[in-house]
Amino acid sequence: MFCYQCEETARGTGCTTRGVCGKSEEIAGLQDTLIYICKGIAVRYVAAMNSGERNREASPFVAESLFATLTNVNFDPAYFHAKIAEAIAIRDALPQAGKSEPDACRWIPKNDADIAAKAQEIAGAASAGDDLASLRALLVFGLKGVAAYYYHAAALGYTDAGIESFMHRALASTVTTLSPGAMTELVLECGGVGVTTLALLDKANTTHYGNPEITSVKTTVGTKPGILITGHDLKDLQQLLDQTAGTGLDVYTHGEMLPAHAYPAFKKYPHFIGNYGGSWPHQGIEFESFNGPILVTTNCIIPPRDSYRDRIFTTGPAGFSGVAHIAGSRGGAKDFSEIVALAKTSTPPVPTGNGRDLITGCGHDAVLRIAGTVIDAVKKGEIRRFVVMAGCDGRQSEREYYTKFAEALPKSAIILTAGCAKYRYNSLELGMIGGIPRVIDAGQCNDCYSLVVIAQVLARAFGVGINELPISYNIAWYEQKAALVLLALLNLGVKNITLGPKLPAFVSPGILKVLVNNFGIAPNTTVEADMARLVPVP
Ligand code: SF4
Ligand code: SF3
Repeated sequence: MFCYQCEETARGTGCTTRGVCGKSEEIAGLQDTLIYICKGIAVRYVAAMNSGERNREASPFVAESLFATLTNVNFDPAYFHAKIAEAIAIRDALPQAGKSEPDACRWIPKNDADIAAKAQEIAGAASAGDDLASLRALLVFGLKGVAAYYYHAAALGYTDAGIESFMHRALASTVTTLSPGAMTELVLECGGVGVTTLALLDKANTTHYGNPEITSVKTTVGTKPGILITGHDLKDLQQLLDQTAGTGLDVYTHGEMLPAHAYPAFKKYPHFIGNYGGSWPHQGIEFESFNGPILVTTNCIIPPRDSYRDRIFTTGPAGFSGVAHIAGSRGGAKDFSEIVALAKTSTPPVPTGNGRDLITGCGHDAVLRIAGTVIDAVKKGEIRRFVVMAGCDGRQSEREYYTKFAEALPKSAIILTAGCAKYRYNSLELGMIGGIPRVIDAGQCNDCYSLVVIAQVLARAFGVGINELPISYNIAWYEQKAALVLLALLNLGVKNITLGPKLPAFVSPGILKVLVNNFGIAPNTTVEADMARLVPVP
């Protein structure tokens, strides 16, 4: 196997025997071959599209397949075997794309050995380390981000033909011969499609659930048994809240589900009582002490401990071998009665964390409502700098850097965040500036669009370009949604982004040079050195 898609990849170069995340060689091979057949679907889809035909099944299928291969989403061989069979059926139902189709359009594995052999071939090409392999990886990983965000928007009924056709065009490009220049353009275009997709998801979420309001979320526990929901899927949450209303159970969020408390539609459920625990790397201990069932809707799931293996459930694209899965069509009705029944026999959660409330819900609408106060505070010099510290959390102790960086920021700096990176500093006492929280949490990584809107509004208010604003970027990445957000920022023309804890292994020296020269991307270093660079004393 060869996988280097996440920040924690082995030795900073690539996982070759087993993933640091727990991905086995078998799963890696199944994921790689599923994507390979999706590339075949894409080639045929593009050809069909060019001759005016459309296939409605192909796009949602490819989006879900890409999403399932994102880090920490699905570790279930049965899921991938079924998807590979479905992929072949979808591909083969599309008209052939001419006589010289790439192998991805024709390949049919006869058995597991065929899959393993093809996986080895794919891994060999991916590990080449040249600029073309790097650009292809960057594009596919960016597409995984697009696919994840699009999956959620589509689940709420928001689709977009432009996003779908780009997904196919870009995937198809990775099995045809394009010049590095043309590939670079596609990679940057992927960032633009990322912005469109994030905007679509924002519309889907806010139309369905209302605009998030700045909200203080309890982290203490109640006396009743509870259900813990994690991941990013708001529709799953909605159905769970409906099905648990009046049952005497409490519902808590974990990790990336925390910002759901800020939506007006979810505030009306009195049994939706708070957030339990922190970000995904802590789930081993926290799921254990939660005592009740846990519903994992998307990333990040890590190999479950025996202590809670029989009370963890996956749904949607998430999966883990041996873990119960709640089925349901994409965006359709789901039956969580098994989880509800189990919760009724559980004991209440054991308290965790420092019990401090967490503030979230600072989406674009909520921040624009206080924009006058923010702009005044900037003019008066009370706010001197905004630092975007969005992105992911991770396992390694080196991520303490982000806690220390947040603590070391001058009191006149505001953190703008989204994603699970915030758990490194969102329970610190960082205070307020004139009633404005010093950590402006726009929500999940899925809500990064809000940060773009906020930056654009500030740029307009001060009559400057986005790079002239007093905003610095110190972004923490882990998985491929963060890779897409980075491409989205580059597409918007944002310069001088600091990225860490390590730069992506899939960026070759040649491509890194382009990113450094054209966009000023830099790795993070020490808190002191980065503070001097990112938050200069005026
Ligand atoms: Fe390794 Fe990350 Fe790939 Fe898992 S997702 S196999 S940790 S590079
Ligand atoms: Fe987190 Fe997995 Fe990236 Fe959604 S939940 S930001 S890592």
